[in-house]
Amino acid sequence: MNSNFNISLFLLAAIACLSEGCCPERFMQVGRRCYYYNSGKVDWHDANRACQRLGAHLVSIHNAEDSREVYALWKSLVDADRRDDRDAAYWIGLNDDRIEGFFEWSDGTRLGYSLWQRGEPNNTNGGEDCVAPRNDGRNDFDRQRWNDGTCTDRKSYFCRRSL
Ligand SMILES: [Ca+2]
Ligand SMILES: [Ca+2]
Repeated sequence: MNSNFNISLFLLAAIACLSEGCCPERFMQVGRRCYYYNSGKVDWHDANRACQRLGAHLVSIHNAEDSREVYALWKSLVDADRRDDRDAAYWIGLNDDRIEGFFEWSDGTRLGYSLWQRGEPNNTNGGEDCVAPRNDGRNDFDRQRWNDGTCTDRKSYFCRRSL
């Protein structure tokens, strides 16, 4: 590509940012939201803190479209040979860490929608307080369904903030 073309692209991006706002470095823009994906595996609390340091929160999911958006993004980012791996799924902001059985989103938004796997949340051994899609099922929708798991499990994660 010649340098004039590159400069033109840069200017177009800059103009779009000035008019609509743009995502911080390392965030991906989807609609009017900015996503950050980290494939490095960390426990839920470390993931939560990492998002806060980026001025964001672990993703919250409020309808089927939210869920599909995050899952589709994950599928586009994860290595093809890990897409069927149950352990490859990512932390989301949902947790009942504060009060057992009272699930909350880490970004403070209200819990009005849920997408649990059958039989979940089950708080196995009294110690499951952090939620991730289980990536298990016959189709992409079932694979987005949630499981409450152990917060010290290590998973990749998504942070999100608005533009
Ligand atoms: Ca629990
Ligand atoms: Ca569980």
